[in-house]
Amino acid sequence: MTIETLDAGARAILTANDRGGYTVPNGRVYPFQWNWDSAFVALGFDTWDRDRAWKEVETLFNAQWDDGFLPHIVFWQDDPGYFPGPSVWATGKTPVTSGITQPPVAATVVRKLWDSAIAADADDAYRLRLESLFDKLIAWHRWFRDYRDPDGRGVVVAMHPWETGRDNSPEWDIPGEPIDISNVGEYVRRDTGHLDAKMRPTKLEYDRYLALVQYGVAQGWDHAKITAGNPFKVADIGMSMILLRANRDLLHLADYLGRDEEAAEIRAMIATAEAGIDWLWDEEKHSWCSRDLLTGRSSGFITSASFLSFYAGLADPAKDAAMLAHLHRIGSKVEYLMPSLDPEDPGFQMIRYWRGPVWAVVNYMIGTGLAEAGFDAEAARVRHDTLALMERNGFYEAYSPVDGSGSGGDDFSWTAAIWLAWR
Ligand code: 9WN
Repeated sequence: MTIETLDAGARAILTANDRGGYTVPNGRVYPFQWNWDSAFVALGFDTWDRDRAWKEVETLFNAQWDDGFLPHIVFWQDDPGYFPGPSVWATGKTPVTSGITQPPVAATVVRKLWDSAIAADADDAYRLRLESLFDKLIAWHRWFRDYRDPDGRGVVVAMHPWETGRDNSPEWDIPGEPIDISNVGEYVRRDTGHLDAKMRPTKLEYDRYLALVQYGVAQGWDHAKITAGNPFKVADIGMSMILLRANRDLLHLADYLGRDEEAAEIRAMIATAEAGIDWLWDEEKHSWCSRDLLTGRSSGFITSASFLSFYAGLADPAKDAAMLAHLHRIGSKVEYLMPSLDPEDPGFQMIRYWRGPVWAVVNYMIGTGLAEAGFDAEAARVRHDTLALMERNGFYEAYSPVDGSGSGGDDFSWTAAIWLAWR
């Protein structure tokens, strides 16, 4: 297939999944607006329709709560094709949203959109839109500081596996054990009606997801109460690295806009993260790993998110060398980097969601970070593998790192967007 054909195919997917101001990840499996999906989708739109790209992010932030919280799903219109839908979340907000958040990639994306507007001499037309988004982005980052870092360690503590965006990663297995699933009740999953159950989380995992949603409902989605009493609290290596990176990009925008007070506040958030993030270094594994806040124990799992340290701008030669050694080892075991779980881990499953498959958006962040850190050969491998997966198999939700076969939904928005933004 030629580049032109792939470009046209990717644009057609975004156009078909466009619901007017926001894009659904996939029309059948995910018929609503998802938080980090929309951010990546904006990068795709920006390659041919700047206004539509900004609109995608603006629509997402139209669902922001007064306290700065930005939901992981916005139910702009109901659809029976997904479970759990708006009535299960019961957040009582307009528009109806979920009550948990997702990885904060938006500030980094907005900086990219802004840089692209400057390069095209279009910044004058977008300056007011940037100012408005800046205020919303910093409000969200403050919310993370206030509600997702209870010990002030400079990390992001996920209160739900869905918040991490890497839903069934084995990192959440042991921390999930204390979740009481005895009162979850009967429910009908929709995901396994659309897709092979072998590609999806298990019933036990879904029971835990729902128990945590029910816990949030019982707290009236009061995030202070949830922060205090949630039965699941894991410092996620992925979100922690992503927020650190996002704060660096937000600081760049603050300086550009002459927002001195906010710039000082963002610098403080960066300093806290830089001082605290070493807590997520696992000395035994020689890797960045998520850590259970409630027990203090490292997950010990090397996942694709472990490699986001480069994207976070953590230039630590010894730790970088250890991560590069893992990358080379893993790269010699699979055809396509970066599997979502170390293929030498006994729990590795090549098509089961976040326990093996390669995800284009994570690769995009890993590859970007490696390139910025000057690790050109490794950056090139990650980018090459990502694009090869799409060229050979189409725009799937995820892919087997072993044989490249598609896993999950097809015609997937964020995968198409990464093709357009990164090819
Ligand atoms: C729950 C939409 C989302 C992504 C997540 C991915 C998956 C949802 C689900 O789909 O999660 O949020 O129902 O499986 O894990 O990263 O944002 O594409």
